[in-house]
Amino acid sequence: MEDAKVLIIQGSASDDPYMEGTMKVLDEYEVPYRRIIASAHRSPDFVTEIASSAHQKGIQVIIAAAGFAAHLAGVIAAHTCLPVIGVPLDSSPLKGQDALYAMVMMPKGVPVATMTIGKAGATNAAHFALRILALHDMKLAVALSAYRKKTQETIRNSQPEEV
Ligand code: RP5
Repeated sequence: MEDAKVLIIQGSASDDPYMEGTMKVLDEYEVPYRRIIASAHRSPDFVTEIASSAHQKGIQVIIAAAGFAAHLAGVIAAHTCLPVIGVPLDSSPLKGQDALYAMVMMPKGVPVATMTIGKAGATNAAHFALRILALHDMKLAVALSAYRKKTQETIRNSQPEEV
């Protein structure tokens, strides 16, 4: 974990397809990250251990993704002062609404920055982590600014008729 700035914690190996979007964005911006599989319910001691030691290992942001009754992000936030970004996954019969409520409805004082349900949320978690890191990383801030400019130009240039 030494060089990693972002720690991705996912509830299960079955969440891999969601996390590909997260890793793709971090890779594009060359931000080092570490990925761990840990469950708030199935491996609670491991989650506590990872969350409590993340800051001293140089981690600056934690992304926590889980489905079903997803307490992962909240439990992590309870064990660290680092910013925690939660991604509710639509892996359950309730299509992620269960995970969304579990993550977004945190009691005061223990925040989880909760993203959109599913793959879009997993990608946005990486973008949000970049924005946090960019506060103290000028190179990253410039790269994010260029990304915004490019997105705007792409839309302006793809009009069906002259505007
Ligand atoms: C959650 O339960 C995981 O994050 C995953 O989305 C879901 C199903 O996990 P598995 O039963 O496939 O391990 O804890």
